[in-house]
Amino acid sequence: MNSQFSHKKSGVGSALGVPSKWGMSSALASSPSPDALTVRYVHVSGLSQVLEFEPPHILAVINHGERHSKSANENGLNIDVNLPQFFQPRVLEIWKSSSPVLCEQVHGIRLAFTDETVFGCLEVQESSGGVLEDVARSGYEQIFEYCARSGFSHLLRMWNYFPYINADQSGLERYKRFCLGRHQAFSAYYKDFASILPAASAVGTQGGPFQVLFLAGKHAGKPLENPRQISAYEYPPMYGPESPSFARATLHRTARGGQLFVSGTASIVGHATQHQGDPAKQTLETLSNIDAVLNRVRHEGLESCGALSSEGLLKVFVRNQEDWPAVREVLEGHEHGNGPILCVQGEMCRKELLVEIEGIWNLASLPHE
Ligand code: 3EB
Repeated sequence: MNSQFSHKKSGVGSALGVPSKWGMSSALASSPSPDALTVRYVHVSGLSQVLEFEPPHILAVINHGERHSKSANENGLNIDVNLPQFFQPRVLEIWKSSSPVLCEQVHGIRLAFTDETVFGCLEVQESSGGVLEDVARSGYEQIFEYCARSGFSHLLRMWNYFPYINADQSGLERYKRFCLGRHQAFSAYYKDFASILPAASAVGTQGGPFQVLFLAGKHAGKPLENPRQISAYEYPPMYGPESPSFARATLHRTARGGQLFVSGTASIVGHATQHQGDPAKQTLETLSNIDAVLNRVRHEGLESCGALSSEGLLKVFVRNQEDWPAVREVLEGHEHGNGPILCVQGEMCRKELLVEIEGIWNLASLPHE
């Protein structure tokens, strides 16, 4: 199956260097179906080639780490996320549609959209006297307002980035304040919001604005939970005055395939952090959590629009640079270490968490549509 894509088992380093199935040459060789989304990692030096072939179809180019000068993408969004990459050469995360893309800005939100899907980016500079729940609440309300008005009413995936995530702000940790504001916005805009929550990640940066990146569509995705974990939106109050508002994954199905977006996943079983101080064991536990979500999709009849790809596109967040070798070793010994991986330094929402992993798995197109 997929013989042109099959690669020998390779370490994380080489998987990073040559994104296989998501790589440039194979993506150009395949004929994408209408409104298909693709996400891949491309070396900074390969960007111009991508832009030359695909400019009207790029939704977003996301640059993790130091800014690079030639982000010459004039069509989609250029987004800088202040999370340094562990490897050279650095890669860019590129979101592409098979349909033409248009861009606009609505209030503070930059947008790139097709007929079916929108990629958005909201960035707010925090002011010195303010508290994060106010920034989060108003940012989320702006996004919900845009989604309702534009017809892209269904949030499919969100990423939250802001600095000093574990720092105290006037007596409450900033991540908890973020959860509070996000919860206030969700509960004001959606009744029974637990059933519409998208997959999400929340990661602490080394500085810069409060950022929310999002993908939304005209059709709802299916939120999924993890049988090994209590739903985040049902976490007990010991983790903050309001629980985190996200689903463990979103299954985004289109007529011809789709994606499974797996949220930032950590070493949490039930609601408790596992393996404090041990980055290798935390990585293994995290991969078990991801497998539990993938197995739900594979074994509960959720693959009705095509089989889930064996290989995902992973993003790994590691809190401490010195833990990276341990995390890498576990990944290299695991089947999820075989695909493209972007590794960045970032802070998790709980101080004890040393690593977090998110991913995207494709649903294969049905052959005869
Ligand atoms: C967890 O499972 C780990 O607040 O949006 C992962 C993904 C985590 C998203 C969020 C938090 C968030 O609770 C932390």
